[in-house]
Amino acid sequence: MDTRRALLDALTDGPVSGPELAAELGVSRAAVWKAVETLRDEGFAVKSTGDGYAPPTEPPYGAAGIEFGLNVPYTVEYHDALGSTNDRARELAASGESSVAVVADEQTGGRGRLEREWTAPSGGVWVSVLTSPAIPTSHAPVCTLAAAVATTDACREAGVDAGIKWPNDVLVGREARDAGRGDGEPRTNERGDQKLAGILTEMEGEADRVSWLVVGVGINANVDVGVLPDGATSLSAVRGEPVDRRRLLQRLLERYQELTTMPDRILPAWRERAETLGASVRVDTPDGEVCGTAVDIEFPGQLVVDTGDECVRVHAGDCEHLRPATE
Ligand code: BT5
Repeated sequence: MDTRRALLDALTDGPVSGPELAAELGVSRAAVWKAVETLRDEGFAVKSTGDGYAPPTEPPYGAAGIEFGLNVPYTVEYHDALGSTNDRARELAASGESSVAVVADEQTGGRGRLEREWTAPSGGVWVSVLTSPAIPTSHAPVCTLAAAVATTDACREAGVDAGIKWPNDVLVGREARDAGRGDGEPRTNERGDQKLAGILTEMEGEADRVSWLVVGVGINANVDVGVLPDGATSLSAVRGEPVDRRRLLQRLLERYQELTTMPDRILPAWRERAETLGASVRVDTPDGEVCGTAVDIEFPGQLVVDTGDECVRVHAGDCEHLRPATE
């Protein structure tokens, strides 16, 4: 582990003296001092106290702040602005890197699926996780499901009752929004759901093995609804106050990593959080439209739709929730 990350980990336990740090990290006191200065330059204002070095009271939303207290083996690369975090993660993959979370405060060329535009102003959580999981390429869709569960859990922990829409959206329903303060006229789809987050998974590999996988997650965290497209909302709009983005992102990364190392848990967790299951849906697939009731999800990610005549397995497409199953 590099000195910087080891130092951040050591600081989580409170003030620690230079000599103690040097001994713990197995480096010279000069190297400790240099690492502390580097963190300070990054905006992670390490304090010098009578008991030694102490972490800042409010760690900033930046590489060091996100890595501080983070319980996963990802390195964080932070940018104030980027075209697309997925593009940057792909560049890193091409140069052989892995286990990196690329984060930007703002994206100027954010992408959705099928090269759709993704609005990503300052204040959101825009992140792409680059890993090299030991799975066949055909299993990769399960990583999108894991990211959807992780995103939902992070949003719920932030007090917003989010749910999953197959295959890659996280939504807030009308009731959950009404429970919050909201900020303006609702602009919704047919069912009243609003999109809070989206996921874009990209990868490269041979049939039997993924060489790299990039899972890009965009959460409208502290974003004014007025700048978002119709049918979208943000955590801050639903809560009526800003969310702690650092905590939200840490939770997202930890949950994603946890699920991808325990793949058996992904589908059951997804089913529990899915708004799609039991709903009447219209899915626009590359082979045409499929309408019916969504009855299940199967590994690695196909939706089972009961059309009334038969059960159709849909591997990819855009899904619209027509009305809740209870109506
Ligand atoms: C998605 O695509 O939902 C995937 C979005 C992934 C964004 C992340 S951010 C980090 C990483 N870097 C990237 O460049 N991308 C990823 P899709 O299902 O195709 O939905 C796209 C549609 O959502 C657009 O056509 C708009 O209608 C709508 N949309 C655009 N921006 C939005 C936003 N901020 N919130 C909600 N909806 C949005």
